[in-house]
Amino acid sequence: MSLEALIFDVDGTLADTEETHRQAFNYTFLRFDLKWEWTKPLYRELLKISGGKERINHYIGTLAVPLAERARLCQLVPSIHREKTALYTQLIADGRCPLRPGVARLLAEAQEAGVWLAVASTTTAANVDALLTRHLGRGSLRQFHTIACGDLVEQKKPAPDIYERALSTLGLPADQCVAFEDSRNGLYAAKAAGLFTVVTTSQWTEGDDFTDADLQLSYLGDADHPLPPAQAARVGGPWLGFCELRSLHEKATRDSSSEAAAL
Ligand code: XBP
Ligand code: MG
Repeated sequence: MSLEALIFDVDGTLADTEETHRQAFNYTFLRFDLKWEWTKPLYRELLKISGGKERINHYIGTLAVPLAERARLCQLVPSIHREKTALYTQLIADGRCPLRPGVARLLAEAQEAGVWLAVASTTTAANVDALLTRHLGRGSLRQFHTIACGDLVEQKKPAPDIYERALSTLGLPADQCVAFEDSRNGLYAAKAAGLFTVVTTSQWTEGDDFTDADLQLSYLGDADHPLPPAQAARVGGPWLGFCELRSLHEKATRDSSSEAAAL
């Protein structure tokens, strides 16, 4: 089956943004006079909950506070998240998070090959806009056929909804697309949507179980950041090139259709 679109997760995949999210959350909690601090170990746990608002609500649920206080805190969540997003987008605009190695290269190679680009992310549209504009320039959003993100869907990752939304906007079947993810939630979502999925692990997901990934790499790689030898052997070169990706995808879709025919 031909490869017609690449669908990218944002946080952890396009850029290693979660440390900046974590700092933006903590600074915002201070501004709301909340004695909360999300340390790195705690944040790694909280990342199992997709969505900043959902993550704050989950955290409030773990606090030993009276019901009335819990209700008061829950009512604050939308304004806390709005303020955190305003701070986060400013940090991103200041160049806080570079694109991960090989992302700009693969985006350019895909466009060169006439393949569509898309985003499927849990984060807010403002955050996606800030990151793409900062690193790919004003108007770079137009390079993406589809940006599916944030509250466009009710069920966030690991539910497949945001990927199904992206596929329906692209008007493409899953077997003509490839997804790029960094987390288990994201991998589950992409696989549940039927997508060939490349995982590039981040500092927050290193060591997690990605058995179901169709390809797992430390990063996409480029001339300045070649892949480790064992991974380079898997992709036939020092980085994951678009042509190699296309042949891995075509082989996988050919194998799965011949398995289906054998049933
Ligand atoms: C990762 C997430 C997001 C971010 C925080 O999104 O789960 O919630 O952690 O961003 P992705 P918000 O699907 O791109 O990996 O506060 O805007 O939710
Ligand atoms: Mg992610």
